[in-house]
Amino acid sequence: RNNLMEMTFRWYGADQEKITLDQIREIPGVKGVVGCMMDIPVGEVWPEERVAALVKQVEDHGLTLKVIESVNIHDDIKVGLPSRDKYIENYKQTIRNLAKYGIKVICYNFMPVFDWIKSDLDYQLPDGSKTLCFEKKDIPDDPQELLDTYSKGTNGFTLPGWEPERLAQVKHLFEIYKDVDEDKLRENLVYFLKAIMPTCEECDVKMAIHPDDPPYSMFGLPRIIKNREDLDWLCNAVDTPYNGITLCTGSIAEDPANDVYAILEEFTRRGRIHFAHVRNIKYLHPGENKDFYESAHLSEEGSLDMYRIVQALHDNGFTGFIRPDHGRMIWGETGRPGYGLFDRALGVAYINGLWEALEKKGK
Ligand code: DNO
Repeated sequence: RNNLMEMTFRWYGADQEKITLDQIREIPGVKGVVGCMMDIPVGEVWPEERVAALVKQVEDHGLTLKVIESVNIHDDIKVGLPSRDKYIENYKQTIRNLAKYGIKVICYNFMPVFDWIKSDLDYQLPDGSKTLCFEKKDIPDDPQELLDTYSKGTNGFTLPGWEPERLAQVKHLFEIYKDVDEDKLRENLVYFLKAIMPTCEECDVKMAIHPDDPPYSMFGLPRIIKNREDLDWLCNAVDTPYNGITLCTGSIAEDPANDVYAILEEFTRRGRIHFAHVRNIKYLHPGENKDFYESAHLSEEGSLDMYRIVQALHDNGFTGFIRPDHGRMIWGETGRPGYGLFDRALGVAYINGLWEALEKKGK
């Protein structure tokens, strides 16, 4: 029987946030943190001594660091420029440096220009809490406007995937992606994966791609990890368990045409989900459009059945890492949108409760 999931909590680092490792350690059931190094420019090697120091710091607080989210992919790799080989070599060295200190999974994404997109980072819910929300009508035609909104609404924190120095050149980025369609982007992803897989195998580090958020094209940019077919393509294109998935339930369900439960079941069974981001979303106008907000984790607060989500992982032999995904801002907390302490801690407790019930029911 499988009871090997490992509950984790995303942590941005002592100089990047006010949530402390001691606080995380006190959340029942959390074994490890999901770490990152936001200050290292994309494309550069993560220095071994920095990795060693981070792992030591986490372990000194009684937690483990086995998952990194994210080692971002340089745009030259996504676009397929000749300079990509240099960045791929750097990526391989980063994998080696991480492996040496016990990292097992690297979460990344292959979205051009933007990581996740939301229209509102402070959407007010009737109960007083605030959350992230996506309403198509509020997405400006000019991406620059969105960037301006984000730079105002993040409470002084850098948002993951929205690094200011990179986004300062958003016009240039749109320019270099001008001839990159979905096929080209797929080709470039396969080129990247084939180049790094031997290193991953040698180091026993699994790659886990995050689905596109939202899972459809925005601003005319290609998106290639949107649905079951894309995930199936990915697994077959480079057919090794080291080429795996970060299954983000929210991102997948943001297209209501996706059957998030069936996708979870299938790719867990296929041994390709190494990391699960578990969150609930609430469709604002079901049947009419894809607008949604990120609700509390509890099933009845959103549109997803969280029991079925956890069951899909549990019953199909999931042995990877889980983290509650974004949480709302509750109890007066302020912080990085999506990444407060309190609501994510409630998410942990809830997912652990579902897992325990499934375990005991199965015995
Ligand atoms: C947002 C996150 C994403 C995710 C990246 C993975 O909160 O889920 O930024 O970390 O897409 O590379």
